[in-house]
Amino acid sequence: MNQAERAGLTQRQLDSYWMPYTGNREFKSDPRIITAASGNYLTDADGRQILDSLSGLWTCGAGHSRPEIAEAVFKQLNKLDYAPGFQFGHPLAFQLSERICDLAPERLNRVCLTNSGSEAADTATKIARAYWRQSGQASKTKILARQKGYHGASWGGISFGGIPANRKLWGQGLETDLLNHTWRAESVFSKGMPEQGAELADELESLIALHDASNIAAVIVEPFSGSAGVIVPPKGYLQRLREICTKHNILLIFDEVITGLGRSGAYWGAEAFGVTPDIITFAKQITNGAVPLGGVLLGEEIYDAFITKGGAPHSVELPHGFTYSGHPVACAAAMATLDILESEQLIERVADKAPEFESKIHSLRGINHIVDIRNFGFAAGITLAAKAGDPTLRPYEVALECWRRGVYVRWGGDTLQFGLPFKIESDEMDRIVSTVAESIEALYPA
Ligand code: PXG
Ligand code: PLP
Repeated sequence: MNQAERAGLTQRQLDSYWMPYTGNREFKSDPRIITAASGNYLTDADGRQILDSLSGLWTCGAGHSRPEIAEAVFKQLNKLDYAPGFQFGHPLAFQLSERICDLAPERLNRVCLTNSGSEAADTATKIARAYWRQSGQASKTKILARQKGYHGASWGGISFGGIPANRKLWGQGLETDLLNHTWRAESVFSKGMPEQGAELADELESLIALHDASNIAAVIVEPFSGSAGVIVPPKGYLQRLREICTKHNILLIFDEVITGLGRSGAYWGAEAFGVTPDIITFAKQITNGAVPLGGVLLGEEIYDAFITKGGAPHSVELPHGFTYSGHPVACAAAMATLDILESEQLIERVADKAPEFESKIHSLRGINHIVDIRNFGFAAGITLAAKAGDPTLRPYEVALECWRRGVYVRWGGDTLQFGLPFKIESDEMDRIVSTVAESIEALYPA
């Protein structure tokens, strides 16, 4: 019997669901079924407790199945399950927006709400293009981004995303061009931000010279690249991007879907890296993963550009939004999540414990096949050497061995990825690190 059968699933049920970003053939040949989760642990169909080293998918930093969030959601469902978000409002959407603005860098004092990080990236870049049009510069349409960047799975995200496997099936998307990524062979095993490489940002000047600033709406980057395996920017790099964008009148967007809401040891990567963009996107941790919600933070000068050109008073200034934008249940989950982050001082905890995680994850240096380790806050990536000419094979094998040994580790490309739960204990950190080491040693004896 496999785990699907033990979970009571039929073959037809297993076949019916085309799983996202999943090797469906491999998965369905030996399913891994999660049936419950609590705190830092997942429960699988065999009743095993599995330590969650990625907080779900970078979502559940405050721990799984928090009763405070469940209660807030239940109460909200009983009071107001849904309110039309177009032309009508409900209190929580405004209260949550104010609260997010209070946590944001000072200039960013307006919020749009979405259901996901992908929708947040689409919304941010649509607003950037429309902003220039509203400001009389309609030719500023290109969205520049970065190799290895991930900005979601919708048309925007795959157009300016820089992960080749996520683009190749779809052909022509939006007009874009990509900066190089910031991974450099000479910086392997850097702890935190690499010392060298700030000049990589100067490549933006070359792209601007090529396309001309009059054709460029925005630059979108993750403060550190998450999905690509936690690629941390060199010291001074983001500052340089900021200066170049300001100089050329190009909006700078930070995609903080992973880096935001605590993962960086601050509320925002912007804060952790000391650089304020014009627009921030967020999702994932905003509801602790309990209910889908994302959003976009921007400054009033962008908002006002639409308001002042709004036309007749009853007309819509920005024809954009989703049926579930500002969903009351998602807002309730977000308010409860922010309460937990604040009352349990979880972001301070991440900042306090990040040095411990850094030294523990870097203790894996020297293990066979580990060719790089990177970290920032409660995030880390490990690059493994290619096996049989396939860079993606070994991370998959190692992560599955970790799963068998009771630790969930995410694999992607040639990397293993870690996004620790914010309340992780020291012995749990040790267990993650030793399980990775033992898995590699068991699979590939010297
Ligand atoms: N931007 C960034 C920076 C992200 O990391 C998205 C946008 C898209 O968000 P949605 O909610 O539409 O998925 C993401 C999502 C991984 C992993 O293992 C990362 C993401 C999603 C799933 C897995 O690194 N990032
Ligand atoms: N497709 C159709 C036919 C719709 O009517 C709508 C919304 O009304 C959508 C797509 C968009 O759905 P959502 O607003 O949930 O993104």
